[in-house]
Amino acid sequence: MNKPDKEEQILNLLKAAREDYISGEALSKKFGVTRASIWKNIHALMKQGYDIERRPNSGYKLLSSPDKVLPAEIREGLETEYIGRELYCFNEAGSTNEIAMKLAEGAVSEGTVVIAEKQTAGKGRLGRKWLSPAGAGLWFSIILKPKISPQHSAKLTFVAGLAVLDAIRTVSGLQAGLKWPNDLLVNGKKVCGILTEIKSGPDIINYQVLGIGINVNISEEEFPEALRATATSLAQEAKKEVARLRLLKEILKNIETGYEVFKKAGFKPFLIRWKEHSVTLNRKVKVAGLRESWEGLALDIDEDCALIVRLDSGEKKRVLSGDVS
Ligand code: BT5
Repeated sequence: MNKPDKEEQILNLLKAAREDYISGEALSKKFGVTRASIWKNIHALMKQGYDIERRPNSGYKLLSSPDKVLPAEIREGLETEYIGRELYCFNEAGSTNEIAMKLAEGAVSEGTVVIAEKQTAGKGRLGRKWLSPAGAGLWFSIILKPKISPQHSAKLTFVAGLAVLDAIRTVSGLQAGLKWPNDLLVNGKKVCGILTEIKSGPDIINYQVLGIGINVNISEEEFPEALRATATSLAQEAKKEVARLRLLKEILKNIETGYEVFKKAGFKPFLIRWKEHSVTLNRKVKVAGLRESWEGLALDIDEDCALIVRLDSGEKKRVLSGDVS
């Protein structure tokens, strides 16, 4: 599942051959294994959804690839150095964030991505549930190892939000807006949520997991009644299917570029852009914190990603985490 193995190499050869057949014999010679061993790999690929024709005396030909978040499909044309190079792909997972947090304890490289077709226990902040149906969204987590202190981790959520915003525009043509602190909205409804989790010592982060959930091709009926007023998908808004794998690769590329800029140039350029695309600022808001809530005008977002609200009394409140409505 990680670095390209024999199975993925066979697949890549079939892709490169296009209309031509590759014989079992040629493949067995190339890899120094029996033809039966090659057939095992072909069979495994077919089980994943690759349509492979077998013709006596000619060999194998790839007819079509599945639209699934599979390692070979993600790596094909991926323009990154390290993000998404190590991949853990699941047909079904509890929560990709949970898996990524566990993996990060071991010897995984920075940029490792965990992705699932479907999550059965997708989570939002504060233990909330994140709807993650099969095949129609992108549910994935990226492991980063930034050399920053824990109070700076929210900045990377902002960097990721902008990366997703740009990718959505490139791939679907839709203009999303950023809702403080971790949502992307299209036409006022949520299409993406980001859940950042860290393991940290007092001064420096051990690792940070960026969990990103995007409703790509979910139809209105697929959303439970309770979410229909607040949630939407890119396909619903664009009125056409959106290429899920292309969007994923664009996001991974943008996050890598953004992360590199963040490390060299700091957070300022991101904060400026984030504010430009914010749908929270200059609006009357209700902010629910953990224990208290406030109403007022969303004035600004500061260097630490805190939302500054001017209450009706004139007093300014600095809110580090909460929900805005
Ligand atoms: C978030 O939390 O928005 C963060 C969501 C992060 C999900 C990703 S998927 C990959 C990775 N693995 C995980 O397990 N999680 C991450 P929050 O701001 O707390 O919003 C949660 C609220 O959004 C819920 O209480 C619902 O009201 C609403 N919601 C749930 N599923 C949704 C969906 N698919 N689209 C829009 N809204 C949704």
